[in-house]
Amino acid sequence: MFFDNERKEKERGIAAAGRLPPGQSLTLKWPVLHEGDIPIFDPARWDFQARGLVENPLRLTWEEFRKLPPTRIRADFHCVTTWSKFDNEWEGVPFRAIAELARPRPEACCVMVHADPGYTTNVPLADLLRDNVIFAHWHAPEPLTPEHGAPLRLIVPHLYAWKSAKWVRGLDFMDRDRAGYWERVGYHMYGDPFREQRYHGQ
Ligand SMILES: Nc1nc2c(c(=O)[nH]1)N[C@H]1C(S)=C(S)[C@@H](COP(=O)(O)O)O[C@H]1N2
Ligand SMILES: [Mo]
Repeated sequence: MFFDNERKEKERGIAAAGRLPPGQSLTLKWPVLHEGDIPIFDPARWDFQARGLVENPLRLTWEEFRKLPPTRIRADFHCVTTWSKFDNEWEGVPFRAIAELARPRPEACCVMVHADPGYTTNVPLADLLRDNVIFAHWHAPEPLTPEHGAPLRLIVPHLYAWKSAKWVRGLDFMDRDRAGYWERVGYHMYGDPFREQRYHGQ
């Protein structure tokens, strides 16, 4: 029994060694971090838009968005302020489903993600098209709460969490990379936690 527990703890340590990006510490709690006030969700007025360099610009109501088939992912979450939360289970609509509807033009390389209240963040299109990038409305064991981004947040597990916009409302497809809210004031344009791309120039 004793040895069993000890072994399990060691395994956890080993697993964490490869999974924890440099300069990060594990948290079991889930901190709440954002700029501005938590927006009030009105399902009658909420919409989701995809515009810019797309063949088929979209405007989906909440009802329409929720009809898109959901998928589940399990992923770690790394905030640039140095906490990481492992093994989050998210449910939501794959980014790819939205891309298939909107059909980005060949020259679209980059996306500006728009969120409430006036938040933006930029992500390369190729990164958003990865398997586990989703618009989440649920985080185990319950629906997403307003402080964590309800009704809908983007999850981009392989980049720092400021790219995972809470209260997401739309996408602007662009032919060059432009800086979002934090990127404009010095955060890294890409933000790979394993390469510790916290700030511009790193
Ligand atoms: N709309 C919006 N989304 C946002 C932010 C924000 O300020 N506004 N902050 C980002 C940052 S810096 C982090 S670390 C995560 C935090 O998500 P959490 O509060 O659910 O832990 O949300 C990201 N998404
Ligand atoms: Mo963050």
